[in-house]
Amino acid sequence: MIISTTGTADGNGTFLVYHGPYREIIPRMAACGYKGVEMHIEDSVCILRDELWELLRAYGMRLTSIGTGAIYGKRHYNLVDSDSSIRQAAIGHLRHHMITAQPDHGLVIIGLITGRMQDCTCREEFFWNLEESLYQLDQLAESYDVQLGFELTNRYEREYLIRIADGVEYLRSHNYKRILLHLDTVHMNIEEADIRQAILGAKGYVGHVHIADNDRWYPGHGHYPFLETLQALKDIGYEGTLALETNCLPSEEISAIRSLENMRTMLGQLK
Ligand code: LER
Ligand code: MN
Repeated sequence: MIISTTGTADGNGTFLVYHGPYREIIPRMAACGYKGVEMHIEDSVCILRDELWELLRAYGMRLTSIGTGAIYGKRHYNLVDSDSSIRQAAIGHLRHHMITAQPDHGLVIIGLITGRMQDCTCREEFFWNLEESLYQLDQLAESYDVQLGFELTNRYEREYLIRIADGVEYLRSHNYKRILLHLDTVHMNIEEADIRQAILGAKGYVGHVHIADNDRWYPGHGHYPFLETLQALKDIGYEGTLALETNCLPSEEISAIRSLENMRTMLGQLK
C-alpha cells in the first residue's frame, strides 16, 4: 500500500495537509519523506499542468489521486442533477482532471461531485442520472487510461450509497471497467457497524482509501481502529493508495510527520 499526503494550491480545503503553490509544497512533501500525493484541484483547466508534472518528476513524487469535491460547493456541478447541462458540465470538468491524472494513470475521485437527493426530484431520478453519468465517465476513464474512485460518504453528506455493502451491490449490478469504491475512515467510522466485515465483503471492489482519525486529525490522534482497517485491507489484497485526508493541525509539519510515522508503524504491525 502506498501512503500519499494531500495538498492543494487553491487556498481552500480544510481537510488537507499542504496548502500553497506547487513549487513550494511539493519540495516540502518530498523532504518529509512522501513519495505519493493526492492533489485537490478546483479546476484542472486553471492549473499549470506542465509545472505540476515537472515538479513531481524532479522530486520523485507520484500523483496517486485527484480530489475533486471543491467544485460542488463553488459551481454546484454534480452527476445527478435534474438539469442535464449541469450533469454534462460535471462530466466535462472531471474529464479535465483525467488529463491531469493521465501521466501516472492516477485515480480521479468522485465524491461530493456525485451530488445529493436535493439536486434531483426523487430516488429513481438520482439513480437513473447517476448510472448514465457514471457510464460516460467510465468510458472517458478507459480512453485516458486512468481510474475512478466512487467515494462512499456519510449520511450527512449524501442520502444514498453510504455503506460499503451498498457500494459493492451497486458496482456488482453495473458493468463499469474503471470505477471502484473509495473508502474513507471518517465515513466508515460513522456508517459501518463492523468495519472489518464490511471491508472483507468488498474484496475486489476497493480502489482508493482516505485515511484520517475520527476527528480528521492525523492517524493516531483520536480513537479510530486503524489496525483493524489496515489488516482487513491487507487481507483482501488491497495494494492501492492510503491518502491522508487530514487537517493540518497542530501544524502542517507535525501532521505530515506524525501521519507518516504512525502509518508506517501500523503497516509494520500487520500480520
Ligand atoms: C471528501 O473526500 C470527503 O471525504 C468529504 O467528507 C470531505 O468533506
Ligand atoms: Mn474522503
